[in-house]
Amino acid sequence: MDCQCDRKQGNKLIDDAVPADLLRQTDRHPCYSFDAHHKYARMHVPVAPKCNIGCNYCNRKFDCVNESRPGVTSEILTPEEALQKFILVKEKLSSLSVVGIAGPGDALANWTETRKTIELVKHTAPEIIFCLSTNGLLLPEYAGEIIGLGVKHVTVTVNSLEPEIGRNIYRYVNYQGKMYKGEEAAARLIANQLAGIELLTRSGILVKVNIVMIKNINDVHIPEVVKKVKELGVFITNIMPLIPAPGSAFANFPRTDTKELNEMRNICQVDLRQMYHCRQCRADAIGLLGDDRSSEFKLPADGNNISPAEDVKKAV
Ligand code: CLF
Ligand code: SF4
Repeated sequence: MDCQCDRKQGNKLIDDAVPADLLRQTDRHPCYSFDAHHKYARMHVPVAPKCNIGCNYCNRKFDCVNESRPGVTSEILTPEEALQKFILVKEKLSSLSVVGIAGPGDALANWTETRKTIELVKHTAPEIIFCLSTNGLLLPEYAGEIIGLGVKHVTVTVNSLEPEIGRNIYRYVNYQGKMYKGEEAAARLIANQLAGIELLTRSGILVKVNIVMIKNINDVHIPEVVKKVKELGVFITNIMPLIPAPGSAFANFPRTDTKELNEMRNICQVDLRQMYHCRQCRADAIGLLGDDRSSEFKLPADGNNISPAEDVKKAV
């Protein structure tokens, strides 16, 4: 997709509310800072295969679409393998500033592995910025631990505020051993997302909200989502196009047009800083946003480490 490199972003009111040391850290984060994305690299460690919700734009054979292009399958690593790979990448990639967990399922639906990975990497390289991406269902449960681990950057995908809209986006939500469907599922998810975001922002975490723009489903509702998350103290929103994934419920939906996407971002920019340079990268992406080098750093295959994302209901 277009990089939109000619665009600058900013929101001085929010910048003024963020402590200077955190803003300095964010200046090295290629997704949160437009200026950083040509200079600083991120590395995703794919330690989170399970997911606890069913998005209609997702084909669960592949990475989480909330943070990735559809149709991409990443290898799965254990936390120890992730550390091993991190050490290798850090040696070769001096621009590496961020380690992120963005699937291939949901970072919090695999909390044991996610937490262990953060601990291992932080122990080895305390200066590394940690970044998590989640659908937000388990945020109320884990926000305290995320804060305690010193993570300062969290992305939550919020596609709607209304269960009537959300029911058309989510097939089910599997929460605390109970399967929710329809409006009830969407209501559960939305309530947890908003409560979780507030817990994070109140503790000084910089939250990015991803929104998948789906024509005739949530597109006209997006400005309301942006206004609401701004109220909750979110730092930036990333409005992403729907790229219909083969095999997903939205396989035959139209791909969101780049022009319409940018028009929506421009409308929302009045309220909140917008990301224009997202590359919808893989759950095992490595390098600058525009220069994926993940193929250079594959761990030796044991014939067993390529695995599609899984549903939590099957995996636990
Ligand atoms: Fe990764 Fe996401 Fe952190 Fe960035 S990606 S977990 S915030 S370090 Fe970045 Fe990739 Fe777009 Fe995500 S370009 S898909 S916004
Ligand atoms: Fe797929 Fe889960 Fe990501 Fe939704 S949150 S896109 S169901 S992996």
